[in-house]
Amino acid sequence: MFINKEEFKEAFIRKLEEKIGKKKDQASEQDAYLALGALISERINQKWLQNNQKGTESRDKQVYFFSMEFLLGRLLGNNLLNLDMLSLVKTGLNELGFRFTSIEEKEKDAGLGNGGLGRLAACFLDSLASLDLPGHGYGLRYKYGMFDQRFIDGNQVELPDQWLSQEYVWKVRREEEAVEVRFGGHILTHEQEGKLHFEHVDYEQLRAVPYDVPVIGYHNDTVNTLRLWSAEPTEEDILVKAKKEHSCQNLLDHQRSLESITEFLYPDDSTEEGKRLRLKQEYFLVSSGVQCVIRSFEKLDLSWSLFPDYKKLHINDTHPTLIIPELMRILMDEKKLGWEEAWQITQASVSYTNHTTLSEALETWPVEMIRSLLPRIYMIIEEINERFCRMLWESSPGNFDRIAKLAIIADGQVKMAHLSIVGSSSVNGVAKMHTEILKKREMKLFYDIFPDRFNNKTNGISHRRWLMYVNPLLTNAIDEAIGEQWKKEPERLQDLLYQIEDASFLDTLNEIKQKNKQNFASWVEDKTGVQLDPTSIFDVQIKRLHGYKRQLLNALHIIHLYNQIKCNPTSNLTPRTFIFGAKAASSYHFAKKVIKLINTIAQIVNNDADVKDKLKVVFLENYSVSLAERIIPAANISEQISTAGKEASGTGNMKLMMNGALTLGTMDGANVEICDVIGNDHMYSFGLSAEEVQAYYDTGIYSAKETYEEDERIRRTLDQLIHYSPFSKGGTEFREIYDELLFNNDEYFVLRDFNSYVNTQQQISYDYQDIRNWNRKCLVNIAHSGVFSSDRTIKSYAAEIWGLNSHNTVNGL
Ligand code: DL6
Repeated sequence: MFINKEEFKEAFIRKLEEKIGKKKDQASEQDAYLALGALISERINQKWLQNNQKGTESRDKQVYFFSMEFLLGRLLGNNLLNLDMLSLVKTGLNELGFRFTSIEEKEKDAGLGNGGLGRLAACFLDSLASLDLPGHGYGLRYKYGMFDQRFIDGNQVELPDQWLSQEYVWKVRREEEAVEVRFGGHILTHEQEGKLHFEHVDYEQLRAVPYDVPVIGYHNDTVNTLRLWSAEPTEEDILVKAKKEHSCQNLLDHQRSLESITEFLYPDDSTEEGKRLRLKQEYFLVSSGVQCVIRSFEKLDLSWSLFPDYKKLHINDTHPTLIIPELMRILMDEKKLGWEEAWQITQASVSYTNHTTLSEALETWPVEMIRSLLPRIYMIIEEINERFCRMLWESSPGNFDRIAKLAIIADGQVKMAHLSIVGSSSVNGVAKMHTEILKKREMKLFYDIFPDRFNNKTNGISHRRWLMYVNPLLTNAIDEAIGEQWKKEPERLQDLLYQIEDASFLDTLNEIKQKNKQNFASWVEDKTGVQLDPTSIFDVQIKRLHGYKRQLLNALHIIHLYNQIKCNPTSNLTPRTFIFGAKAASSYHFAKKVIKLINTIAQIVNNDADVKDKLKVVFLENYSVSLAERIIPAANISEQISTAGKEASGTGNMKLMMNGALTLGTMDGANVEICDVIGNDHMYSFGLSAEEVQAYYDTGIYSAKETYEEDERIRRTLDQLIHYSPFSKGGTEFREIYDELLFNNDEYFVLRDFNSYVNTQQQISYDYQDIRNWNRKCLVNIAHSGVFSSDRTIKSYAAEIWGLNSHNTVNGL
């Protein structure tokens, strides 16, 4: 890339002059970022081009990972790391009088996702490229990503995320690869030579333009592609829409309504119009992507029956499920294959990952909405449903109940998970426990029919981004202790276990954590004015805000600690800093109340003279990938406290463990597997098991009211939400939380697990006093974290789902 630092410096100065029109001494950090981004992009493009050229000649199987979300965060540092240029660039810039850390902060996070699912997709891309596997992402180029969160009087306020307001340097617009996507209209059926033909008329059409983002492999020659589709109607598209709506009055409105498809990551789904828009988005992604895959297959000039040997399409959660009818439509209506052949090809090419069992997150679409928006697609779904129901009938005649439960279309809704299972060759869960819940409970009836289709692929995280990039101090210490092989084979982190009795290595770990905590504390002080004590336990809960994730349990515990201090201000409490980061969905009222509560607690606790430095609470605004990168290396405790059975996997648990934080968690999702590998002595588990939770749901014998009445600590804490207290100030603001717990019977067992949580937190405070032993536990966590690298996950997707081999020809878009 650059022969040496001097060559880099020269090229950088030239780029500043050519692109920005400034000399080095006049350039701002923003200028430097844009120039650096452009310079690195050019170098990447050379590699990318080589990959593309190889790709056109290549006949290797390619995977297309369809996801409505890719939570990329910033790319500059990660790209430089993978290109092996990070330290050269840092030093070069330093010598030119720039600070790399300030420059990289000028990049806006690409927040094209909401949480774990989108970040997982980003880690998967990183692993695919780093393992030299031909796997590409297909997503949408939302104009506004996940909203910018601000707190006003402790309340969450959402602002549009203007991530494209500055030039996005990591993309190439590929105008020539644009495709057309059609909505609405109706279908005319003709019969010709005994065959039915379907003609789509009166539709509204729209151009999908791809913006390609290079995905760079770690220290190899691979550059895969993340293709993000943007809705950009042509003049003709606008006129067609105007004609269809019999109004040529305001063509700009027509244009806006067509473009709105890729405007927001989450359209407001409280209205019919918003829901319709989301469905349009899903089809827009699917149709553009599938057309593109078909075009690439046709270049190979092979028989259609070979399609599954060359092309694999992966559905990341049900959002891209329409891949199934769309592929059927193209194969039958355009390529003239018969139903049976098209079905066989579709099923063999498509695979599906389930990411949740929460009923509200399992997608269904009203029949009428799909029928009117996608008339041909609906006809195909109906046919798939009919054939499937017939098969069910034949295997168990008269069993109407079973058919009603399994049908793809029922109660006026199309059930996307059912369609995904029926139309694909593989269905996987994202952690062992989650997969078992799918097989034994949530999808049991399907599992009984297709047992071979179900499998588990425990999630993972990119150790390149989440250790090497975010925690250079720890990375260097590991290199010194065990060499660098772990970077390519993360399981080798286990070699660290040889240092378990090495006092000086344990001290090094401690010093690194302290340094990371100090750095983080200064950043927090700069940003918020709140002073943190780096010697206190940094106790971190960072994730989306949701009832089942139980930030509320954490909050109630802090109130309880506060009460203890107030009763006995001289008590000897191990100082704690509670750190939160979370966004609540804009329409999730309860979650927003919890944010307000935590901010209120922070306000009281941080300003109470009795508390002094024993407790601090910070809720950092605008939780995002780049904020996570700051927090994670500084964490001592990783709060993974979801109601058991609810969190499909979790991936924050893996990132924090990899950086030496100890998990305080329920036996849920991937926490169970973390516990399996490190042993119960190296984490803090508490609370009901998933079986116990389920038994409560089944029997209905749990009474939150009784728990409240029996436990004085709970009573006192909860009453402070509604009676006069520093938190309620006599107002009714938190009544809703109180009512939810007591009168809605505490759906997520916050009160039921309170005791166990408080006791375990006490144990943590006690154990932290013995810092040597604590660091031993941290070491065990780091050493065993390699198995949670997404490289392991992707290797098993590649081998067991996609049948992919690693090679050097990766591009087949
Ligand atoms: O698989 C990635 C990620 C899991 O780690 C989380 O446990 C799971 O909640 C998340 N699922 C989703 C889907 N919708 N919901 N809820 O984001 O996937």
